[in-house]
Amino acid sequence: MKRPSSAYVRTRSESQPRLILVSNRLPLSFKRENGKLQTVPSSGGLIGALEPILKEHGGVWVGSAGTEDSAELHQALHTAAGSHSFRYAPIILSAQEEANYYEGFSNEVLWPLFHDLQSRGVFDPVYWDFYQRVNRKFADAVDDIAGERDLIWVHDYQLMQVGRALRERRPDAFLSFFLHIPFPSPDMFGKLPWRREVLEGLLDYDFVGLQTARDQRNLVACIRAWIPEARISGRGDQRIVSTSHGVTCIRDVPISIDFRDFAGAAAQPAIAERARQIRTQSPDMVIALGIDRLDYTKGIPERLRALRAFFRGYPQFRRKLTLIQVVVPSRENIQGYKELRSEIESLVSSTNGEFSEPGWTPIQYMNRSVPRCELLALYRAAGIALVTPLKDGMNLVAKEYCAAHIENDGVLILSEFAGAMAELHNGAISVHPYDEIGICLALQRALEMPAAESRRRMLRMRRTIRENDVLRWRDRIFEQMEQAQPRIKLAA
Ligand code: GDG
Repeated sequence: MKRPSSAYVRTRSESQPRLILVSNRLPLSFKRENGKLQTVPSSGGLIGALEPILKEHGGVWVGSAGTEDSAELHQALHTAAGSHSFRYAPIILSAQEEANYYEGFSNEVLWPLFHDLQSRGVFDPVYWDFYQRVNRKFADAVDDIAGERDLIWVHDYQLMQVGRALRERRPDAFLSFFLHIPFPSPDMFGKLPWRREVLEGLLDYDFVGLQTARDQRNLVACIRAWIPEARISGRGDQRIVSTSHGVTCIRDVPISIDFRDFAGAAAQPAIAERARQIRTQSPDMVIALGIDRLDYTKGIPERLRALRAFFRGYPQFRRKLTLIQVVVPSRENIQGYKELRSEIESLVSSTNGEFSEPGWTPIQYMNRSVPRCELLALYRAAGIALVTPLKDGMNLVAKEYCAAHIENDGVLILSEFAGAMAELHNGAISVHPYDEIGICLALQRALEMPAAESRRRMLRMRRTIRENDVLRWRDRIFEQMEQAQPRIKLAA
């Protein structure tokens, strides 16, 4: 692999700038059990991609650690940081901030709107007020710890206004941002009453990275629509936007996984043995796998309805296919998520009630997070991955499934609205997530696909992911930041 050129990517020394990574949550969370504080590592797409980078380069991870502010919590973070070269800077949120900034503006306004589900949005001005306040709180914390030459890299939709608050205090700092979720089209984004403020906030960053060309086009179109005085130049994957406040470079840089780490872990004998055991429990059947956070954007009820239609319309495949559906609990305080869980559980139960026979359960449902080794074994055991989000910034599960298929078998059925489709169209069976009949046909095609064809497809996808893994993503993004701001390179 080409060695990266950026100062941030070279082996770190004391004279080098540090990486200050800012995200809504730290990669650890805390809960009290019998009065004792328990540290729980978090999982999720953003953490999986960023943790290896900080582990390699060192620096500081700024993020929320919940609502408890105790000496015990700070000690637990200090202890956790002892096992690697970066440290944690916790932000403590009040219950009111958590409710209005995180559950409110982030997850009831931005999340649905940015995934094209505007009707789920709750456009409460109090939420917006808290969003700005908490973004300023994050900016204060960053301002306290960041040195002049440090690279401040803010992540995701919860923190789009951090750049705005930091810019007031640090007019010359290099501020970078990456959006992990899709950026909506102007028709959708325009529904946001605070659309101009959000865009101006993004333009306070020097560099804005997005997952796909689709997102980049949408952001640029929104800037044209609501900041008409902005001058936009550049082409392809790079756009430069100039306003009286400064210049912002906008690029699409698709995030990825640590392919070698995943493939290496999946190859371990214990994982292979566990995958064999899982397969033996469903003899003469193909296992289809769904792994998703509990979220309406992931298309889980739509997928379950399509599966029910498949077993109704294609009786020859009953007893030949079983779906293992893992749903990881998420955002449990939000009413819509509770309702989604009930809907999923009712569909699982009615489908199993309609079709189950001794020795065959159509859907095996798990409502919990599984350990990484079990996740790897499930990936390996599954002959089909059903990844059908209604819209998704990227979707790392699709990439992980391919990376784990070290024998180049397995078929990926992938939604055309997942960011990952831009790279994996060379091997995945593409589906429209709302199209039940289309999903049935895709399942039939996957089940009847000759081994030589699935191998060819899997080989192509694995090559794409291997060549564009998370380390390459990091290298590309740091190089692009350097181009946007040559001062970074001189910092070494
Ligand atoms: C956001 C964007 C974008 C899932 N279940 C378990 C588990 N996971 C891990 C997977 C994967 C991650 O969580 C999920 O990543 P996704 O990319 O699918 O989705 P989001 O969390 O919604 O992430 C998304 C991503 O940011 C990165 O930019 O791709 O579009 O929405 O890594 O492996 N891990 C373990 N047990 C589980 O049960 N250990």
